[in-house]
Amino acid sequence: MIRFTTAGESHGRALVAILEGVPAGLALAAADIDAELTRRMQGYGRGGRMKIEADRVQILSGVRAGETIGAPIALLVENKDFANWSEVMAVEAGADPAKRRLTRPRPGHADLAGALKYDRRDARDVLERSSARETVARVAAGAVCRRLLAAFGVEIGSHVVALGGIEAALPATLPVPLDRAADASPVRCLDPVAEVEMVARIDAARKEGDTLGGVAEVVVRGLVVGLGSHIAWDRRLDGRLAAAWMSIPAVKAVEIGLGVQAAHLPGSEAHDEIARAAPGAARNAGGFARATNRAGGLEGGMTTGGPLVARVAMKPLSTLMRPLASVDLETGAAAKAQAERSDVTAVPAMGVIAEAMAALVLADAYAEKFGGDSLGEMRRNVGGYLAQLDERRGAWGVEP
Ligand code: EPS
Repeated sequence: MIRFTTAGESHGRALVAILEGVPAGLALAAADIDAELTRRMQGYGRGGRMKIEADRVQILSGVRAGETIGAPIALLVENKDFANWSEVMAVEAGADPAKRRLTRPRPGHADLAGALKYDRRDARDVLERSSARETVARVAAGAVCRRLLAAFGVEIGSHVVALGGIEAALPATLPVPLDRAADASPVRCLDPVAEVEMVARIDAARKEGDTLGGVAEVVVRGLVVGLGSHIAWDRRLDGRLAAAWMSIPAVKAVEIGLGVQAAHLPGSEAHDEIARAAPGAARNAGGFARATNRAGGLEGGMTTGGPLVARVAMKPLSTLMRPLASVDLETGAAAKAQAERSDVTAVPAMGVIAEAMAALVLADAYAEKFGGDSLGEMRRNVGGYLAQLDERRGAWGVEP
């Protein structure tokens, strides 16, 4: 299967990812990954850090002559800001850890629990790793999975549907490709009226020393029916996706399809009736069609072949320039939490990160169902499955 791990501190030398299980024969260039890294850096409401960084990947292994070779892919993205932090963040003993100490934990951040759990006197040891800077490595690994999924016609996008309490009006039909359409907006929102209000809300929050959360909707098109499985709790795709999205820093909720709203509706209004697809419809759904997509493209922990639609909700960032009450870890005295340079909001970036996490989980689901050490083998296996779906329809006398 496809799995990955990341390492690196926010102001350390670099972020790294190791991605394993990508089949051989996938065309891959650093530029493919850089495009996603650049998307992650955008978004109105970011702080000074994004002016320092210009994230570019170095592919260290697993690729030869522009093609994956089936070996683990090691990816490295340097932190330009390390040049300003080398004394504080140096690996060697004798560096100056007394500088830039963090002893007044921020409510909502990992500072307090992390300092207690890992027995660190300086909560910088916690914040450096809990920082959302780590998502650079996820997006780099996700970009590779995105390329793999694209080989099977899968397209992943997202857009911001709420930010700072302002809700966007949703278009009747979403643009294709969704990722590029959303990227054209400074807050990755498709509603131009809400976009203006969101930007103003961010400006106001910045002035007030406050931060803002919001919601991104992730949409994945082109998946085949039957990814994931109903047979075991940990193979259910909705659970795997929700876990991946919930692991994004500051994400507090995930909804699939109608989500929480479904709990308040009668069954007659919460499901998607099944019909036969019109002749010539895409083969992924096995010849079946739904007029609605309340399930968000997932039933019984498996894809339906319709669009996968989910909402990922992020709380406001916990670094406030007008800090909340805290306690100094050294003295035990009541004190205001530490105010570090940070962003006002990172909701637009969170959508891009949610796309990457979806790519990682879905590429794994493809590898699980279709195996294949090479892209060619995986293609044959997908083709065989689609032919099996066609065959069932053939038995009804319907042209595939
Ligand atoms: C972050 C704080 C800010 C953000 C950072 C996440 O960094 P700094 O403390 O260096 O100003 O900009 O996000 C990134 C660096 C990034 O690449 O997304 C935090 O505390 O989580």
